[in-house]
Amino acid sequence: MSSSVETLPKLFTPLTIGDIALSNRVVMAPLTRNRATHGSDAPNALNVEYYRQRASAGLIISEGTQISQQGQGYIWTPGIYSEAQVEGWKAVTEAVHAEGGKIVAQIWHVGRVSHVSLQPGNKAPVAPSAVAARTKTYIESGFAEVSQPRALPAEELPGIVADYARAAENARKAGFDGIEIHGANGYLIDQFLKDGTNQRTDAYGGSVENRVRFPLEVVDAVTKAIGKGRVGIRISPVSPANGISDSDPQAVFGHFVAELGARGLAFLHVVEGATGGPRDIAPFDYDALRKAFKGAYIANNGFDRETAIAAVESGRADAIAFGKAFIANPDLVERLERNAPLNTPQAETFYGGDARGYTDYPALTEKAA
Ligand code: 8OZ
Repeated sequence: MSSSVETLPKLFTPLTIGDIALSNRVVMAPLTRNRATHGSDAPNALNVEYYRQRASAGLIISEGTQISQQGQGYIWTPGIYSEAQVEGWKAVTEAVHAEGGKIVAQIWHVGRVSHVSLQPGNKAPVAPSAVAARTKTYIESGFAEVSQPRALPAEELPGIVADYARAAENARKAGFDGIEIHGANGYLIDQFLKDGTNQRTDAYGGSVENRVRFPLEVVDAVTKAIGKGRVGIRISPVSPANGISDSDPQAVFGHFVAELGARGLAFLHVVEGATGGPRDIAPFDYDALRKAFKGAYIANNGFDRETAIAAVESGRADAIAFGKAFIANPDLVERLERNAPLNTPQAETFYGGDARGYTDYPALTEKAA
């Protein structure tokens, strides 16, 4: 009876980021699920169904997808360096596009967060410096301590930059609308940015200007390959994920994001606080990043319907990325729009396994049926 005409919250309205037109501002965050085809690490029919179910997101950011075997840190994560992997992804992007959705590939090199059993020739994983992470990974036999990495000689960096560029090209060949560089959560790019992991004394370590050098070489290579309007990056300035730290993240990320802004990237995706944990783990001025960056700002971490609507309404963010809520709610956008209850994510089935806890979470209409 009191159904006053409510204006649609901005969260549910279209947004164009770079060259990519989104129908709403609810973004599916990248989510590692370890369900690629065993052996080839190529996406398969089950993965196609999972992404298809979630195509009503304004934008899907794929799970972290390794740019090379060296870039892999966990068992059964998908790659985007072989022909079979590109073919597998083609079926995913076609399904998402057929439903009217948009999808970018998150391209990933784990650096030191890996295990010899996943590396080419069972060799040591690579990192800016030979500093081991205090973290675990998941290999064929279960959880395992990550292996001691070796420090990358500067001569090997151009090859890794080229792997990122090839991954971006492959993403376009596979039909993705663009890519997100995984610059967050203690993986290779974050390892170069932060001084807890970057102890180099060459042009890639030491000063902030030196520590952003490799990350910006990656950015420049992928934008040259596919165009800046299709490139974004995810960062996590204060997240301790995978044992990473920095003595002055505001200085590092203030400089880095100003450089990204100058390059006209399509979007900046920020994990605010500790990844999957408290937002207030350390003081940080995210608005300063937003101001320094000209493209779209996607905020992530611990948002709910109310805080997401408020953040977009106030202009503090252009879009909001949801992780766990998208695992459990294929129709998250509709549920948020209608303020309907959400399914609860089941942590036991997050990583690895089959359709259970992956493609069997019901949509609202199925539940009613
Ligand atoms: C959870 C498990 C394995 C990997 C990240 C790609 O933290 C990940 C990841 C998350 O960014």
